[in-house]
Amino acid sequence: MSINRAWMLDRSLLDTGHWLLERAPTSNTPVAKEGMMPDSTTTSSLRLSEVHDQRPDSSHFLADVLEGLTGPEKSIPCKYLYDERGSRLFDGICGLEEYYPTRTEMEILRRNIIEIADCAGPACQVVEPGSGSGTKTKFLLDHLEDLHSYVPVDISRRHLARAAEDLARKFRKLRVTPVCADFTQPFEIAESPPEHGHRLIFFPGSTIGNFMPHRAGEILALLAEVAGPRGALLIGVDLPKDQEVLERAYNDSKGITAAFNLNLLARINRELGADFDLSGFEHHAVFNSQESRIEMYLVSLRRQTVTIAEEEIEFQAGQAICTEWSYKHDLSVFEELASYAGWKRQQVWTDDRDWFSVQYFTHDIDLGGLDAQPYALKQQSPFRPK
Ligand code: AVJ
Repeated sequence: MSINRAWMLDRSLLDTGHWLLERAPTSNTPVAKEGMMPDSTTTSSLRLSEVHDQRPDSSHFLADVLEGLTGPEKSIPCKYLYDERGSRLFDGICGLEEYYPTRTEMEILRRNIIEIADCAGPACQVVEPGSGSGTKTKFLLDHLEDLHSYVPVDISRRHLARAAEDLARKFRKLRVTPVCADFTQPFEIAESPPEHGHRLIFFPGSTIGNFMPHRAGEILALLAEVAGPRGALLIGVDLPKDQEVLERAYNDSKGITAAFNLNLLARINRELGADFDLSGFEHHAVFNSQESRIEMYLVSLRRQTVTIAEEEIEFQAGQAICTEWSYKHDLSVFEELASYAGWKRQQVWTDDRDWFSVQYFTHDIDLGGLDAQPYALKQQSPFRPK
């Protein structure tokens, strides 16, 4: 891991975040209500299969949290931000004025959908890792020719089930086969794409930016194998830009990002029986220009001890838990990164300000070779961790 930042933040940094606590949201946030259904039709008439459960068991959660919190530089893997409540809070973030990625990507898709559908070609089986709230997905599916089926893959089972059902209701003829899995690990799709079509991995939202470059390369290699013969990748990648715009996007004025971040501690309390005092931690997001990434932290406001599964964890005042990285990759850097996973870039679309990009890749991977050494990156990848 290349961490070249002190994770102990000083008081001046802490002070800039105080207003967030005062405005932290409780109930007036634009977050979807539970149990919302588009209409009252039963699910039996839908072409929706049961969730194919490949989710890792929760013992990994405890092990990952303890491992992340016991060292001097504390961190928790960001995938744990997305439990059911976290996923809903994230949907709330996507609707925020400050959070430019969602609407910018949507605008890129809107403007270029004819060309995008043309690249994708007919009879696609669309696979979406980390399937979100679905606006972009619905738009894409609506424009693809002779669509074969849709496979949402998500780590939150309830969020996935609800999103899959919502989609099956909108696309009555479409076969929807949800897979509950951690897409950063190998997962399986039961149904093959049709002979005359292929798999299209739809990976919007710049989720790939959550991973350090080497790991992003491994995930792109894993997705190349999931994509299979003639497989393609349509991916959203956030671009480097003005630091102020970036930091505003991750420190929104309604405090939804703060609530999203703090929900991680609430989840650890609930699922692992820990005793985090949520008022003792504060959300903080900063742009690290050296690494070209947003870094999200939960900063301890005082000296405190937290107990998780009988382990006592000490926090100094100002000591931070790193909860997420969000890389902003240059177009050329990302092309190179993907090339080490065997992906060939065919097309790039951006917005007028070059804030965000949607990129289309195909791959020429010899699957026989990949079988021998799954998910291997080419040896010469320069993105290995230092
Ligand atoms: C879902 C990872 C793309 O990094 O922009 C948004 C997550 N975290 N605000 C991002 C996120 C805080 C988001 N991704």
